[in-house]
Amino acid sequence: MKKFFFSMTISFLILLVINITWVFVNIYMFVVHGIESIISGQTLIENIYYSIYLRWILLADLIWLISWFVFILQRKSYKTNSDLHYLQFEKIEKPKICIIIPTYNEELSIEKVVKDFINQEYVEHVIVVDNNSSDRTVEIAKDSNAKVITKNENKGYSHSLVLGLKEAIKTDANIIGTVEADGTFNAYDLQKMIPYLDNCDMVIGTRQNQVMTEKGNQNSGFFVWANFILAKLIQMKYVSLEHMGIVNLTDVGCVYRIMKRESLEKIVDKLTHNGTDQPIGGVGIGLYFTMQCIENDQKIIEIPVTFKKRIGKSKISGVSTGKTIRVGLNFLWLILTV
Ligand SMILES: Nc1nc2c(ncn2[C@@H]2O[C@H](COP(=O)(O)OP(=O)(O)OP(=O)(O)O)[C@@H](O)[C@H]2O)c(=O)[nH]1
Ligand SMILES: [Mg+2]
Repeated sequence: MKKFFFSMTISFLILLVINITWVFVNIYMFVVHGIESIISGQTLIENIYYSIYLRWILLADLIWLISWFVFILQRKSYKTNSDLHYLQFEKIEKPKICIIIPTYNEELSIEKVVKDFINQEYVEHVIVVDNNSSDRTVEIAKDSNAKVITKNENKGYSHSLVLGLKEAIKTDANIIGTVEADGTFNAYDLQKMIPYLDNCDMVIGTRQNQVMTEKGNQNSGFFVWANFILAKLIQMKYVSLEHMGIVNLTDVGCVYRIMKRESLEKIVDKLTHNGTDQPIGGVGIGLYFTMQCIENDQKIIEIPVTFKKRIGKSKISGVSTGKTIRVGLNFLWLILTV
């Protein structure tokens, strides 16, 4: 099935290029040589039949569409049980939240982020997992009353995230959340996210609503569209004829999310390579996490969250377009191959 989805996506991209090229070539022929150069027959069918490429292009498009339809029809029997993704209501009577904050040289923002979350109702634990920062991040996080886990070397963002999740399970929290250390997210959005957990297992934020974003935030046109298109690709991967799939996503890169403890327990060991502490997916760990939830029948709801300008220096998305494209391709590869 993975191979089928992979081939469908790659063949879609190839066909898209071929179709667009054909249109442009014909526009060129029309402009340079006139209408006769592109019309070969008397009727539409004859025109298609006598055209050198058009009939083959249309045939390929048709085969692709039929294959896609077959793919959707047998969707229900693919891993996830769509019946589980209908309305359920289970109130969390006494939320106890543990928030994980992976950090790397965030001395300018960490105090505000930690304190804002500690001050939120229901937040009982804030765990900062530091990636061997060379600035005062650790010291400030400790002074701000976070529990701080340090490392002797930088093992990457994903390593910190998974380490933090495993640590969170050791606490008495019944809700585990993750957030960035750079001050881009607001702690108060937690209060909007918590009620949705009554209906699902994980609530993910989306940064795609402009009215919820502060001017100067990291949402460039490329960033927004890449996140959106990749999110829709995940949706397509798990599409069903009803509801356009069991999950509705618009932002693959958002790591502000909360999850029920029992759900995390089912997923957490699947986030690392067998028997190691090496996370799967690298910078795409958030997206991999999302897909693991879906594949393990955990229900996801995505809701708008506020998104602010970053405090301090950008480390991933804002560094260079080249780096952002590499991250995007890494995300695409994960969606197609996992
Ligand atoms: N780059 C990087 N970030 C880390 C690491 N460990 C923890 N982080 C934290 O992970 C978060 C993600 O990095 P950001 O710099 O915010 O990356 P981004 O959100 O994709 O883009 P910008 O906010 O524009 O940089 C930050 O809060 C970092 O402090 C690490 O090893 N490398
Ligand atoms: Mg950030």
